Amino acid sequence: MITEAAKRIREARAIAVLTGAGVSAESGVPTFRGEGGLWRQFRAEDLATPGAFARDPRLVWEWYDWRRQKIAACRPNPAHHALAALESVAAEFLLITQNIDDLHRKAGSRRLVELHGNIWRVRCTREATVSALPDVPLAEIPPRCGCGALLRPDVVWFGESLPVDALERAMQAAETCELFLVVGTSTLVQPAASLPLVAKGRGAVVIEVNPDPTPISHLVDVSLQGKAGEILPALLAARRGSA
Ligand code: BV8
Repeated sequence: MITEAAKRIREARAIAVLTGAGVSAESGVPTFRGEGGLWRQFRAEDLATPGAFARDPRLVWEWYDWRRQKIAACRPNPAHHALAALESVAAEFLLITQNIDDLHRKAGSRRLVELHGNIWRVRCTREATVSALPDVPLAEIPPRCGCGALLRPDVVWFGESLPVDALERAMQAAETCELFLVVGTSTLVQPAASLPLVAKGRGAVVIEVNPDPTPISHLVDVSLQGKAGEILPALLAARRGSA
């Protein structure tokens, strides 16, 4: 299966990749729905929604602070590095991530779209201006913009639209790629979960990397059951070997 997948990757000119929380699992970042997942002790609706922030901005901000502390201790794993290496050898390439942990960028990925934002950026709730999280001790939580309005994490919450340009770039890549690689996502969250189906519908080869079956596993051309941190480096090595 790895050899077959590596051959498909080598033959493809245009490659698109969709990643989810599973690609960061081996870095130590908790996934959303796995054992001990982020949502275990909370429900998504309780915290990652505009209503939750309106009701209790401090609670939501502290949950993201807790996540930032966990993520700050995590390093990119071999899966992130393998995807950065694939970007450097593919003629056309786009890495589309649902993750907000910035680990793809830290691993060197540059042709990257963050569909759900980035936990290290904040956004003014009035002016929508985006800036890096202030790295000074915060006088109040959540901090306020110079205009006086509350700052919020620059991430996409449930019920919020995705950034138009990010979604457009992702959709365009799904429509035009020859190979679509889906790594570490339960494919439950829309509209990200539709991207592999768009690619499939346009005739792309779809390869899935996940230890568990997902709702799209029966649709993909090659399903590689296992950890991304093990399978992706093996795929890159086999791709080189098939040169
Ligand atoms: C929108 C940022 C509409 C924030 C996230 C019913 C009620 C309410 C809403 C909806 C509904 N039905 C549909 C919706 C829409 C909703 C949605 O899809 N809900 C789902 C839950 C049903 N979607 C939205 O609300 C989106 N917006 O639709 O807007 C709209 C339209 C017009 C105008 C206004 C509005 C916005 C969705 C974005 C939400 N934000 N994150 C934050 O992180 O705090 S989503 C969140 O889930 C993360 O981004 C995460 O990445 C994403 C998906 O989860 P996964 O990444 O797949 O992670 P998960 O834990 O689920 O799975 C991990 C996988 O890895 C597993 O398969 C596991 O087997 C695998 N794995 C584990 N270890 C490894 C591994 N794989 C490889 N290697 C390993 N080692």
